[in-house]
Amino acid sequence: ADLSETPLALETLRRHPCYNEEAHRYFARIHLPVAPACNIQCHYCNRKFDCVNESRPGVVSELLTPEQAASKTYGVAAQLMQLSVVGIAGPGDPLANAEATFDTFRRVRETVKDVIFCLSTNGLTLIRHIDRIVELGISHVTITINAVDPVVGSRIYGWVYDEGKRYAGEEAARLLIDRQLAGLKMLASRGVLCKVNSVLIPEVNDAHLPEVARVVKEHGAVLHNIMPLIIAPGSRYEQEGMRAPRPRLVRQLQEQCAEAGAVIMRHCRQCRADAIGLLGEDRNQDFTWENIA
Ligand code: CLF
Ligand code: SF4
Repeated sequence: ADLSETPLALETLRRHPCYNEEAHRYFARIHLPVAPACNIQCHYCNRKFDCVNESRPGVVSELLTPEQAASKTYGVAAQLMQLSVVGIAGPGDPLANAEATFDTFRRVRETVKDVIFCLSTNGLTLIRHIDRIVELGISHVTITINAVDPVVGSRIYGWVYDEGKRYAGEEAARLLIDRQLAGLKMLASRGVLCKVNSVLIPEVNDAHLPEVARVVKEHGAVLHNIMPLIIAPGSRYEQEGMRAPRPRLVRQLQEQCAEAGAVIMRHCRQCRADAIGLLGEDRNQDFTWENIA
């Protein structure tokens, strides 16, 4: 897959602030926080905060029902002319809350025209939702893949919960990785533009990331976002004294992943699950219910 392969890809890319660095100066996104639950445990996460896979911890996003989310989007779209993307990225995993997530997109589609739909997930249950994603016109999906080797993965994930069963250790990591790669491949083959986020975790997956870049590209990812680890207070990594990577290491790994063949996203702002506005800008406070009513 190539970012400029189809007319649809070109048109949506022109207006997607994450997929196109140029677009991020002019086009805005809204994240709808409708997805509280999660089905895995990352060692950098603390459930009191937003999903660290696509956002920064610190404050919890206020949850919205699908109905509230759709009416909020309608109100924001009327006032924020640059709005081009409606995304669901948490505060937990959107597909661990599939009904709320898809119901929200369906409601938004009925009332707001001409916006790109974007979804971010850990990928565990992706393979079960491919048809719905395609039918709803969710054209952009991000999967957070931090490892493609279960040994490395077992140092990142505490457990994985699927269909009533709890997995741990390498078994959990293997299940998650297999599902992520299978889901990525299926989505890419259906024309969905897939981006992969990888959290750079010093001395855990840094040396492994070029391999991740190679494998996810092979499975159809069009873009790779290497994000510096943010450690949530109270998380396992915090207890272990883990540190965030220095900016130099992040740049170095971005270069190495580019050499491995990936198209690298370098302007990620690690947004909150309820962010509104241009990337790096959070105008949630400007769009309270009173303001958009
Ligand atoms: Fe949101 Fe993510 Fe879609 Fe963008 S954010 S769901 S792809 S519309 Fe973008 Fe924010 Fe980085 Fe995400 S800057 S955290 S990569
Ligand atoms: Fe936390 Fe990981 Fe679940 Fe995101 S996917 S909410 S970071 S455990």
